[in-house]
Amino acid sequence: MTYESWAAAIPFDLPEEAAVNANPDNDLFLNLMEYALGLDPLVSDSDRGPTGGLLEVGGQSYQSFTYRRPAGDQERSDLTYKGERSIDLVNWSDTGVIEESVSAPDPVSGLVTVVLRSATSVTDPALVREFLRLVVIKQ
Ligand SMILES: [Ca+2]
Ligand SMILES: [Ca+2]
Repeated sequence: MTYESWAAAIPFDLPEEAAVNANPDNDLFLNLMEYALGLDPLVSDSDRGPTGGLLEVGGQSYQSFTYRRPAGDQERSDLTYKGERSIDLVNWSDTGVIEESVSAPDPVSGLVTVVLRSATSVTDPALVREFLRLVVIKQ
C-alpha cells in the first residue's frame, strides 16, 4: 500500500485534507503519521500514538518507546520508520537506538508492535538526559 492508495480510500471532505501534512481531525498526528501508524485521519485518536517507558534488558534499564504499524497486506511500502535519539532536542541521530522487538501482527487490527530502546542505560553516569522519537520518511 502507498500513501496515495490509502488516502484515495478515505472520504475526506475537501481535496486538500488528503495532503500528507494536513490534519483534518485536529489530533496530534498529521495525515502521514496517521497513515504510518494505521490510525484514522478523520477521528481524533491522539492516545494511540507511541508511548514511552523504561525497558529492562539484562538487568539494566533503558528508555524505550513502543509504537504500532500496519503489516502484511497493509504494510506501508513507501515508508521508512526510524527511531532517533537526542541529548539536546536539537541534534537527532538513529545511532544509539536499538529495535528491541517486533511482534507478530495482532489478529484483529493487523498491526505489529515495535519496541525501540536507547543503547545507553539510564544508570550510565555519562547520561544526563536523552530523548527518543519516531521519524517516518516517505519515499
Ligand atoms: Ca490527524
Ligand atoms: Ca486521527
